[in-house]
Amino acid sequence: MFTKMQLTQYTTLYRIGKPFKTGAVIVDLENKDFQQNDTIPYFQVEEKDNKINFIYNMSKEDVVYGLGETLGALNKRGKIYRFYNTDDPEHTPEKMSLYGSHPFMILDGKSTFGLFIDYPSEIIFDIGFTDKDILKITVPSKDFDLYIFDSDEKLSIIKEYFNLTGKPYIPPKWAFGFQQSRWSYFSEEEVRNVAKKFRETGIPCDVIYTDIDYMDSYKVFTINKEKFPNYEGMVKDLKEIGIKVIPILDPGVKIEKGYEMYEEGKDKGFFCVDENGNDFVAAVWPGATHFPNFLNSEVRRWWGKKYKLFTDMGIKGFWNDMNEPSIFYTPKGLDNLFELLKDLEENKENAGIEVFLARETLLNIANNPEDYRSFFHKLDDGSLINHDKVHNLYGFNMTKATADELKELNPNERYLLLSRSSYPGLHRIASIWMGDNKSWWEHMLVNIRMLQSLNMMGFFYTGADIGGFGADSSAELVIRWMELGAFTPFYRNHTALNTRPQEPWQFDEESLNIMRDIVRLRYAFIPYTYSEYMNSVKESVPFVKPLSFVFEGDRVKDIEDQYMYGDSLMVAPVHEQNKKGRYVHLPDVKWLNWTACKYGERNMKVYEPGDYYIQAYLNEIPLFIKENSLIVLSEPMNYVGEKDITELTVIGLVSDHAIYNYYDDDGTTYNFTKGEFGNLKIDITKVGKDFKIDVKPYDPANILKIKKIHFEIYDSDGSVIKKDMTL
Ligand code: MIG
Repeated sequence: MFTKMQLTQYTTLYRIGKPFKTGAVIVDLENKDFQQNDTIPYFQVEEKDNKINFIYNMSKEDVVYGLGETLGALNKRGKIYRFYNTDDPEHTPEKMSLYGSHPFMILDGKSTFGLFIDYPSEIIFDIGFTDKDILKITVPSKDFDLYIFDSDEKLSIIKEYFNLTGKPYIPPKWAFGFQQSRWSYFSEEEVRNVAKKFRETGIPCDVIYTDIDYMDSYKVFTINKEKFPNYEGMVKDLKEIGIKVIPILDPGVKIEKGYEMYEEGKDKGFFCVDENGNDFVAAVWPGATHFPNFLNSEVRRWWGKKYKLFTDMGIKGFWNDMNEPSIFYTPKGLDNLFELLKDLEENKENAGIEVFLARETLLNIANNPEDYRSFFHKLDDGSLINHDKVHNLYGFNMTKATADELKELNPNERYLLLSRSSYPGLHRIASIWMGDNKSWWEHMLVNIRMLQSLNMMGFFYTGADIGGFGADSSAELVIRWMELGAFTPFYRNHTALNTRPQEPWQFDEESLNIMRDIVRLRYAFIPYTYSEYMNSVKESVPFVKPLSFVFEGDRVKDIEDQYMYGDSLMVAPVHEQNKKGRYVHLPDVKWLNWTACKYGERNMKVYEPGDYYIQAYLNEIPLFIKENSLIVLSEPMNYVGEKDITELTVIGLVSDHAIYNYYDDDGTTYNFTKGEFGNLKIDITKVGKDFKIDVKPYDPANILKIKKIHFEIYDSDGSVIKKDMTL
């Protein structure tokens, strides 16, 4: 049934039929020879009702990792996941689909292997839900590619996956700063005030987002001149104080005579069509819209050029939303509902189940599977394909339109680009945030787990809406979430329409002060964060890793709410209400604990491996530096790049020998690929009671401005030696 091609020592492609070219894989598979093949390793393959099932008997000790943007535990056993990109703002535990599809998993246990299915429509992973020991993957198609990664090492499986699908996206350095958003800041004045407030309160901030209400009647690529009389002036003025503005973009083009996007799209045949060849109609924010056919390269170019409206203003970041694509309703769906309601009205004296049915119909009118089957894309070769067959590629291709054009406009300039919907391959050109979570404590844990799973897919630059999107947030929840977010690459506070405001100053004075300390701590960590991020991309190792990717044994496999942030730092966020601390597992080595609140305050303590209750009051976040590794900090600033970093502080617990490879570059271009970056190889060896320090700089392009390094090196007994070094 399948043919096969061995791609590397570890990676084999198994192909059935004629798979759609999704763009996920960067390895050239054209005109290669496939061999005959009878079996798929590890799996029993079953063909049933035009579906293919892959079945694997799991052993007790098997752990399943991966699957990216999914709910549930980090170990994916015990749940069903359905990959079919869906805009669902209720992330409750039973849900099977979210905005992205990431069908890459690692099974680790009795045997260890990885698997990636490159197929852009529905795939179901039943991982021990229906039968607790059976992993069953169902693909309702006979045209797809299946990759098996045959290695015992989880990290080498991930490396193979990155070799196949490409390295993670690198944002500009300022993208590691704090970002503020809300649906919506309704006017230019409001945005300017938010910016001012950050500077007045001394809370560092790099980005403010404008959500859909900056547009004129939700028409994409327009600006509401009444509410935002001088959007460009606002962008320029905020830039003066180090704040970048990022607008949201939605794919649906409002049907309105005279509106440029509509007229052009219609004239050129750039919209998706229905079965009669008419432009397909679906309603989103502006009411009735047409969907651009992003699967066509000409349409992508057309759409991409429109970002010029913003790039001309100096905007360098974009937020592509609603690109599953989300559908509120179609005219057909609405007609069905009216039918039901008419029946209901006629029987209103005696209505029972009719009310229930009408409610269900109303609820299911959005993102209805029927609607996704009723429109088509015209591909580059002129053929038509039903949307359902390529559903999971829509957001990827919208975002590709953006990225391609940004690269064309400014080939050497990095951009911050977020998409809500995604597919493997998007991680090369942009990243995703975790969508519409809620202001629930439970969703902090979801955030922590998803962060680790997404990093395995190459979505290194990711994070959730800090404080929660839907529902009202308490000060305590926002504070705890700001602490967690300080240790996620994408750090943005965002909330929904009509929810309680949750900018750092919206609560009491004490909460404001705590949040200022947290954000300042985040900025102090940026030299470390950036350095580790860049090193991770270079080495094809996830930036955030589960403890079980670093340490052996059964115990660590159960730890899902602590994670490695870079190679040296383990983060254990407090994610429960009213807690003044938490249990922490410290595997294998000694750990230097810093339950941090303020950048300048140290309360360091050395721990032996084991399980501990670590106290962490509301203003404190438990951090742990791994034995014989180092972190680097700098003075916080109001925004990334406000000042040159002239002094670094290096902290570590060195019982023997530690090396840190500090990396920096200009933060905005790709010149680092031509060797224009700076490196400090910091080497610390314990000698008796003292430490020998050696720092080797590599800085041909004159990137590093560091004049002084402060060392705070701890010994296993908790004593510290401080030394300064002038460079
Ligand atoms: O369905 O633009 O996930 O971040 O604020 C609501 C309004 C549409 C969904 C995004 C959210 C954004 C909101 N959007």
